[in-house]
Amino acid sequence: MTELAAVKAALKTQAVETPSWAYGNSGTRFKVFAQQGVPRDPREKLADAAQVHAVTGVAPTVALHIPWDKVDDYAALAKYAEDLGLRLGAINSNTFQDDDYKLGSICHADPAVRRKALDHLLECVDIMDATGSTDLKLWFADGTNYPGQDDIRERQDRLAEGLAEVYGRLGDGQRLLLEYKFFEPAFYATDVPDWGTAYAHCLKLGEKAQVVVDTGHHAPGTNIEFIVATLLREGKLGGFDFNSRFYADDDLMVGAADPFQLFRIMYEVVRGGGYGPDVAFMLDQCHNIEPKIPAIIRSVMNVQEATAKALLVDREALAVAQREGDVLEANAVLMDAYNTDVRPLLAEVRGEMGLDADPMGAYRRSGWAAKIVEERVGGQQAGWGA
Ligand code: PSV
Ligand code: MN
Ligand code: MN
Repeated sequence: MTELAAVKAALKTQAVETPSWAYGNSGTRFKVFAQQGVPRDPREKLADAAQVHAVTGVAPTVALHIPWDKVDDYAALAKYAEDLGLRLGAINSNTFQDDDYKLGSICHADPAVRRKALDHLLECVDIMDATGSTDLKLWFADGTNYPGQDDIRERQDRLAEGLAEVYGRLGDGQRLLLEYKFFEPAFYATDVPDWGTAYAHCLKLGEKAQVVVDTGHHAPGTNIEFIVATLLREGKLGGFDFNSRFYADDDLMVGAADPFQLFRIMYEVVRGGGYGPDVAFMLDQCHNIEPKIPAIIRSVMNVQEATAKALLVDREALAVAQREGDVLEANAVLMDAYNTDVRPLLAEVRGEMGLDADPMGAYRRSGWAAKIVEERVGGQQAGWGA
């Protein structure tokens, strides 16, 4: 295979998971701007996700968030997804939208609240059994706002104990993916604030526990690709929640704020052997002012472009320059790949996959947007940012 053929083949196998909640209405704490035609239930979210997959060919799975996507029969929902040419992906837990969780969930000082949160996490594994999902994605809003508010050390003990119980419930082929976030909603101390804390817990839990890097969950200036490289070296990178940030956890379209950062991350993924089924590429975004489905298509395309550039890095030339200590040449090799316009290459790849070369145009021409506006009245709120 020529090198270009290998790059194309790799691009064809890419899979970007889209989040059910990105299809619904969302907003900031100031206002949710309702859009016409948004899904009214999980099935309609899947129907929209199928449109994204139809035009991109690389978005075959959809992440669920429980209870936002609560249904009576999860196996039936999985079957419905299958009929649409999709699969259900990560099951995201939610222990942050209940009054009982004001002071935390599995780190709470009260064992009754911890039990309630744990029961929810165990229910999420039951749902995985029914849907065939392999990943349980855990993010905890737990933390404290004031020094002295709670014992931050004991909270770690409670966290470890809770995670161990959930871990013990995982079946073969199931993973626990632990997500970190440096602040918000807690402002003084978050219980899983950084990759180091997440890594320490996952290491203790065992092989089935890995870390999720949400690209919006770092302080400005953080070198995220270094974290990615480190986690890959340790076999502990489970996946990504992709999105862009300008200020905090903005949840904007991935690759919109800093496409160069996305390229650097994807380069470390490729370089570190993380480009494959073991690292989940998920989106975690909210589209507050832009139309949802095209925004998700754009996000998938942005991931593809960053990936194509990362795959195009001349690693041999880079290694030579690095060995020779040729700082400028090494940087130039990397920048050459980043500065390549990969859109024609991706158009070719899409053509070879039997797709329209222009996914955005294909969606526009499909008539789906007008159809859902006509058919769906009273769309559902995503459940986040309202
Ligand atoms: C928290 O900010 C987070 O990134 C977690 O992944 C949640 O599950 C998700 O956002 C909800 O959008
Ligand atoms: Mn996330
Ligand atoms: Mn987030």
